[in-house]
Amino acid sequence: MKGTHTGSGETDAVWSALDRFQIELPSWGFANTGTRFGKFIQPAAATTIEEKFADAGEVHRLTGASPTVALHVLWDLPNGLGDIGEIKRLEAKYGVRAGSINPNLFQSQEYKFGSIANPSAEVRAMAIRHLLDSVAIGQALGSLDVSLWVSDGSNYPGTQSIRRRIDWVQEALDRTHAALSPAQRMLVEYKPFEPAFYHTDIADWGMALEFARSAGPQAKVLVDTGHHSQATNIEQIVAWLLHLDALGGFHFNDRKYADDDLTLGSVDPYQVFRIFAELAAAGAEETAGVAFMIDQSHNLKGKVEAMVQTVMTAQELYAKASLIPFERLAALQDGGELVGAEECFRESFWQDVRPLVQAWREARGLPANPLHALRSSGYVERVAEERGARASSTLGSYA
Ligand code: PSV
Ligand code: MN
Repeated sequence: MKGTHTGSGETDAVWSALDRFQIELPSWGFANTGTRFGKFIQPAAATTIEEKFADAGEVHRLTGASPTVALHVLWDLPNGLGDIGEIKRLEAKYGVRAGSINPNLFQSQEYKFGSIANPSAEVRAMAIRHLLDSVAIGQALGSLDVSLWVSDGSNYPGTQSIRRRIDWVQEALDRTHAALSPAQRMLVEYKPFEPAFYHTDIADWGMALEFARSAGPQAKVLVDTGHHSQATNIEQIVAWLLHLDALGGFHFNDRKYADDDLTLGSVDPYQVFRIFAELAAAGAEETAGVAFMIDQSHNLKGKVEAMVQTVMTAQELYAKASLIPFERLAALQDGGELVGAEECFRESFWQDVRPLVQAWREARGLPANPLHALRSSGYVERVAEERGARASSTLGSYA
């Protein structure tokens, strides 16, 4: 019978993990992006919000695991609440819903010295208005999370008061939290540097946690895997945030040097597995509210292809973590069996779960290999032809 099986405990573990695993796609991951050195334009890249929804819908159709798309307010809803009708039309047409709402506190000229931490009360008020508009957009779309990344900071010692800015950030977050409906959450993202290179106002998980906790119970911390200094033990941060009931979600991506926005698991899949292992150890109930989101922009890879590859990788690593035998592991840990415990942990990582994942996909009426299915569908070629002519006229715009 479709959707059931008479398999082993392993199959049970993997199938139930995959049944609950969903990962949000970023609208900006389908657009032309680049570095400060330039952009290589792709004819298939999305240049309108409708094209972003179309691409996200295609990824979800192939993977069955990405029913929501994160929206960046300035890029995707330039008319704010005036764009709600259009977003609802696109949701219905393409079968993916609006996910997290991402305010933009980094692109206006007024934000040269910061947004919510700007020394100018007028600029801070403008930034807070945008946050409140974003909350209203989230309410109108029925989306759960307003996801805040604050790029504020400074480039040179002595040029800003780090301490006064703490109060300004807290005030903005308090006011944003006060505007949330009971059904909404506010996620606070941290990042050690970039675009600011001396100090960043929300630089690490401790600062994000303190801001979130002071703002109120609906505020949680967002962990972007690319936003850590080299060698930071991210899974330990995850364990702590779970312990404190303060983990709101993830922005997933991989990195080699800094916030590189590379494809999840492309450089260090074991890191992703170790994060998922902490979630698996906490259990499905405790982690039910944790939002999984992709935050990647693929400058060179094909956009839709890279997203399908990312979702598949995430599913496989999540499935591997579901296989960890925690009881046996605990006994080995307690007994001081170092090599035994390490091997017990790693066994699940080494296991090839792809046949189990493939069987799950087939049972759910999905393509056995979404990447192959994408290639043979001709979707990318078709949209490249349709969009190609227009893409050349979008040089210079980020989204
Ligand atoms: C900043 O680097 C970030 O991770 C934030 O989440 C932004 O919203 C996103 O990237 C897109 O620029
Ligand atoms: Mn992010």
